[in-house]
Amino acid sequence: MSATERTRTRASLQSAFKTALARELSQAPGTPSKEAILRAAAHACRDLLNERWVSTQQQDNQRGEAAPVRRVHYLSMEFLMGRALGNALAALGLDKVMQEALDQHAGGVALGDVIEREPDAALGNGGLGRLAACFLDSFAELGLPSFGYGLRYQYGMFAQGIDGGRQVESPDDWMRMGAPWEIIRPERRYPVRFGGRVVSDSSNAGHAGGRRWVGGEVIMAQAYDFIVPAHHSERVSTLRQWHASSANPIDFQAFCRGDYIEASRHRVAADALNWVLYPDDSTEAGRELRLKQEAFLVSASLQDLIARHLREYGTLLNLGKLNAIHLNDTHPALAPAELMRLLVDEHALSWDAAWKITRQAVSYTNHTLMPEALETWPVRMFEALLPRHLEIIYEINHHFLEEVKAKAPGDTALLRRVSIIDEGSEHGGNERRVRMAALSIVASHRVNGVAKLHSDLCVQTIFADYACLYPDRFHNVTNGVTPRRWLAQANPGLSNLLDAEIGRGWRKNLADLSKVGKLAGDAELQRAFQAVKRENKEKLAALIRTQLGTVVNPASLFDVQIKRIHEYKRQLLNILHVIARYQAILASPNKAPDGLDWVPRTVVIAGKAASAYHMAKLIIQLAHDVARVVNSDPRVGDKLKLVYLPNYGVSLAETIIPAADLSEQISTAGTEASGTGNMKFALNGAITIGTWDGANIEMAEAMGVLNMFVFGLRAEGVQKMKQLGYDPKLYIEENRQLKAVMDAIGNGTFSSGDPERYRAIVDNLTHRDGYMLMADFADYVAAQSRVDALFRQSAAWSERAIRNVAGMGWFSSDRTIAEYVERVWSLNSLG
Ligand code: 26V
Repeated sequence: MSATERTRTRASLQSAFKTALARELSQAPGTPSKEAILRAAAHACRDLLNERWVSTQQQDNQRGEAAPVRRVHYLSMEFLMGRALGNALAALGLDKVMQEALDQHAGGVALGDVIEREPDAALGNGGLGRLAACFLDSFAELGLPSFGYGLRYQYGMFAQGIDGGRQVESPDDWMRMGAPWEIIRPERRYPVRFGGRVVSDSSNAGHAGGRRWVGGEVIMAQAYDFIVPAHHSERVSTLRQWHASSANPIDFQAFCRGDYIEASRHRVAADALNWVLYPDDSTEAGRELRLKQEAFLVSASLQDLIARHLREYGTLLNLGKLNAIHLNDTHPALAPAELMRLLVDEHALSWDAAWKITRQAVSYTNHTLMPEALETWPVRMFEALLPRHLEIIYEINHHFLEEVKAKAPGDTALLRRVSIIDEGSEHGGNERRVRMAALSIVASHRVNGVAKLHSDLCVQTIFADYACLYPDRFHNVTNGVTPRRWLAQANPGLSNLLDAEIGRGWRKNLADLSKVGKLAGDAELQRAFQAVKRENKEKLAALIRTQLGTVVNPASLFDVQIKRIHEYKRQLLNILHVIARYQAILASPNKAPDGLDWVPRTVVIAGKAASAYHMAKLIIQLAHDVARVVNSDPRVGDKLKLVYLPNYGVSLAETIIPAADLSEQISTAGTEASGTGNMKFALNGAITIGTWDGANIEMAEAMGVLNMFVFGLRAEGVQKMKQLGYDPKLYIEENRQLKAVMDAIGNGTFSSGDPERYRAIVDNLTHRDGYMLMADFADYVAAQSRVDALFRQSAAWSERAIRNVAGMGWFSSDRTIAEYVERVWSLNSLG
């Protein structure tokens, strides 16, 4: 940006803020509240961003067919954006200007206090949703022509409260103070149909037999845009979120009869679509409303894509060449069926032409191997809601199975296994179901996992048959995180230190971090690093004190596990270690097992459990019970504290991660697809204690395995042990320490003498232990002792922590997106 442009931008931010604040004050005169100031600041930024949006669209629309750059359409049911103001100001380079505006017009309130008032946009459950948000940041940064498509949920991820140690959920009314960032696009509005029936239509020349979908209810999809700025250019990316409203909001006949319930039926049905983000909860997954949300997202997004493509090129024949449609997990897997419907039924293309376009455009990322998370929907539900899509899926399946028959003649078992329709026998029940992963794979030209091990396991396990049929289709693209939010914004102290040592370029080219590796042994840098870490830990300690009333020692080792609560992530293993340590402190208060002083530790856990996931909720309760006992035991003092921070989310993560010394990434090997929290911690100078799982493996390889505390069975070991017959009881009987821990949980030590409260946990670990905590316990405790030993030598610890930072250059989402462009979205990936 030139100097005159900068001056102009400054001036326009100042005046836009002044105008927006005046508008706020006309509604609520007096001293403006921080919320009013926040809204005014957001409006001011939004107007500047919209100018950038308009010029970005102009550039992209004129990209032309001669040098075609494919536009990427990232379809995702979740975008976990967090707060926007701090990021927007940093990207625009206007933080100081905004503070000046606050000084002049808003009584000198501190910008930091205003930023803190912004509610998180928590329109996602966890890793998959946050990854989508990091990707939007990288789309902008790389200048990639793109649209992120999602839903405009009224209520995001539920708010977690804790009552008597138990999780209680309440609605996350994130828009109650307004939605100052969004921009409505009144001209981007499309009808989406549900229900009805399919009729033959001889005037419809496209599809053989000419089919047309009629009747049912029609819901209108209205576009609202959220603009995501680049930090090193004036490009932006777009998150387009669909809002549903009825095409027929009042049934006047019913209204005149006085039947208001009937009169508002359509409005209520439309509202339901915007209502709430589904929690990652397998027992809820069969709900019809979720399928409607998925279909709504897909149909509105593809109609938007087609309309734009026709505006730009006037033909659909090159649609597949110029557009990539990416499925973020199977949630938008209806996309190929809907695209076929639009092309064949509405735009009169032949089946073959439409199928070619669809296969060129569509690609799919798998984010989990957990069998319960693989979506399937009853055929019955499709018949009622999406009858035309069901016909199309049958036809896609027919063509696909013919191809399989030609490749593997006579293999009927294979046909049953790979069919897009599950005929029912495998489930025990007889209901036929649509397998969304099968549909996604068959309709895609590329399928990828999110870390090397995970991509390998996809090919070897859940997708093995498809990988044999189509070996070239399967790839890996390892996840990454945006350094703008997860280092520059979250950790100004470390950012300043890095700027002084290696310059500011790492924000755009994270690989620059490797330069700091050469300085890791430097005593002065180590001291500066420690000072930054200490300051971040003091901030977190203050937060813990205000939130929980617990006083923790900022000099203690901050040992952190923050993520969704799930058995496979093994928060329970962490808690077992806390109990073992507690018992060891009581047995020998003055000396640790190695004869030296105890290393004081603060164990921090945070995360939400799906509302119907009883075991996960019980684990939260156990954590609270153990914390109560340990934290109030005068014999322990600050040698050990356990704190559970409620209502985990993006903003809380931004405070916790920079303060961590130790990052817990302890999933059973082979279960965590990638992890991205692991990357954020290492980037902020925490050392990982982790299993050989997900992206931990590639991180260890990048930084040197000696810079990580690796423990436990590997994926093959887990497999082998399961095949041989795993008996967790043997581990408990053989290990006195483990036995004492299990006994304490079982005898009510942490449940006021009630042996029943945690019966389910003890029984499960003793008799089933599907995630092999018992097998990994001893090695985990041994790794924790190595952690203590290193932490006692603060220089050696800091050196390794700095080497962690230096090793993270490859884990930027910019690199991830560059790989998607090359391997998944580019023309030359079409084969
Ligand atoms: C499943 C369902 C099923 C029913 C309704 C709502 C819902 C929402 C989410 C999911 C699956 C979530 C899968 C997921 O988040 N996977 C995580 O993806 C991260 C990004 O690739 C990755 O780093 C994590 O390892 C992986 O667990």
